Amino acid sequence: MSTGSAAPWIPTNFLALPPEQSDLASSRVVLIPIPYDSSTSYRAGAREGPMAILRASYNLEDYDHELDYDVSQVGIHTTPLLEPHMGGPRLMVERIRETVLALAGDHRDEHRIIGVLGGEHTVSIGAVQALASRHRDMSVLYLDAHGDLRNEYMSTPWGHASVARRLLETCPVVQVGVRSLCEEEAGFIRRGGAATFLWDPEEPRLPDLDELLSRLTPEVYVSIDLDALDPSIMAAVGTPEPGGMSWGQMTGLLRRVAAHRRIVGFDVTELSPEDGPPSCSYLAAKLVYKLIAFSTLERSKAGLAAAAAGARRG
Ligand SMILES: [Mn+2]
Repeated sequence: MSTGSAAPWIPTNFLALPPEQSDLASSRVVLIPIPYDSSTSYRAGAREGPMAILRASYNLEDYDHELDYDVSQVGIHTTPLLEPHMGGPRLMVERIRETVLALAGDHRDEHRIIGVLGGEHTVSIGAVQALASRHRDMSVLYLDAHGDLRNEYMSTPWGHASVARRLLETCPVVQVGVRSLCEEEAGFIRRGGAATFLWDPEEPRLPDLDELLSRLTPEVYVSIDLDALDPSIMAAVGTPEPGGMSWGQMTGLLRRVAAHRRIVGFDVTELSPEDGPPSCSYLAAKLVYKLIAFSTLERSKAGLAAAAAGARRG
């Protein structure tokens, strides 16, 4: 970018990185902000999520002391906002699929890591379809308070209430954080339709790591609906459910998975900034940071960081 002036411009990308750390050609990670919330049934507002995440990211440190790692070194390109398709969610899914396919191309013999910034959870479908065609052994780790397993809802099979059900048509899906289901979804899980680790609000505990890993394939796409978190730290979602995950539980889970599996893409969805305090946008931005770190950090290093964290606690 040439501005023709030496004024102190703030770049409007994730972490406000200078061109040499955010050019598409030299970036290992591509973030796609998608301000889409047209199938939302309860409260709209997730369309404001991507910009709130980017603005909050300007205040993050480039360096992460927990991991002893600086993600800006891998190159993070942020695309412009992807325009919503007003012809309905199926056409929006298609638009996202094509966009992700075009951007996931080869990068130094490796595929780029794609991170989608929602928007409502529907944005995951196109991203997963695209990446599953590049990564033949991919599964989805799906963190959400809701099952999202309805076959269709409000006359569409492509809405936010059916996201996990659609993903299952593409690749295996492993759910963590789920504590709200309709009868149809409960029956679907009972019949073995989805690998769902139900979340117990009375005793909020992560599933056993080995059991979780046994359900995940070597390549993992992480899909996060922020309502998996407890509303006390994440009020800025359209459908908050009490009794959810803590910040440490979520990042600890992701760190442990990253130490054993290759994370090939991710999304952070459903941030509706007007529904909560500004700390929610900051949390979402920091979560995106952690996901970039976990998907680009050498696995052995993620393991080392885990050991160090364990040693500190012990
Ligand atoms: Mn949800």
